[in-house]
Amino acid sequence: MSAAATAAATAAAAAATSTSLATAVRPALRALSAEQCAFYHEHGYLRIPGVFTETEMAALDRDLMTLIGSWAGSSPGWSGPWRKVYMDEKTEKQSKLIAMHDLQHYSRAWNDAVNNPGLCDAMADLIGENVELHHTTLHAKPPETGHPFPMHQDWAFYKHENDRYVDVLVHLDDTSPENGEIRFLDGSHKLGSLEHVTMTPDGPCTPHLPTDQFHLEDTVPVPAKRGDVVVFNINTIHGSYINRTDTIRRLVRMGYRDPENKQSEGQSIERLGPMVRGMRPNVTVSRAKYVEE
Ligand SMILES: O=C(O)CCC(=O)C(=O)O
Repeated sequence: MSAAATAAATAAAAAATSTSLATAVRPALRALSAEQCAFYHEHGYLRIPGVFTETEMAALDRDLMTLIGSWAGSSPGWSGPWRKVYMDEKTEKQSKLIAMHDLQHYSRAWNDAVNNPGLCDAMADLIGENVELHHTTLHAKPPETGHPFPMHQDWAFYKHENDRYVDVLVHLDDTSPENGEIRFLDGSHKLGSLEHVTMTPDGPCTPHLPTDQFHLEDTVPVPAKRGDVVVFNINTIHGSYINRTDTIRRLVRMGYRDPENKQSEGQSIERLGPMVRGMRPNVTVSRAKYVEE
């Protein structure tokens, strides 16, 4: 077994034994165990089983399918030279991605999901006492040729000054190697933010890391069950393979940050998000502007 494969197996085993949020006995405002927090900080990701109950999942699933039929878009997905490395010519032409942003603005069930108490407590454990929702995004891989994701950091899509930003993948479907489970380059958040490929001789492309330097084969697979979440640091390098099964694979990403973590570029910039834990500190404007003395 190669060193990368050994590290991958160890990390996957540790992720698989993490405690369920639903069953954990926890003091106020603490959802995760010390081991779970340490795992996240060491590896840059963590699977948290059973965050959403089957009753909650049924409502989320129902609303998601309505959104997929009404508001979501289907497209060839991310552009760039990586496509020819990840897919043969025929697959590349057929591959599609179903996506939409900010599901919480369209569905009560999804608005409840972003405020899920156990999940928000977990975010406070990883980020600090003040936690702001930044955005949500659906990524659904259709059957047979559903869109793979090249290696990248989410930082490249919404640049922040530090890594007090956690992405949460809510699993609507069980994931596996066959349908393109999420995969992480173990510990890669420690590299900080990296320059991504954003330009080709033909013009701009979707940000991704150079395919000759970053390989999906070197990553740790983190398969999960419906109702689980997989969380990761904004700088953790990740990607996923194509969905080769005959059913859709649906994940919704929800991004949470420290409200003091300034964004410099990208998705949802200059938009205030709802506070799901604590308060937004007023660090930029003098109190006198808002309060009559
Ligand atoms: O849905 C996937 O497989 C990967 C999604 C992803 O890379 C992301 O949400 O940043």
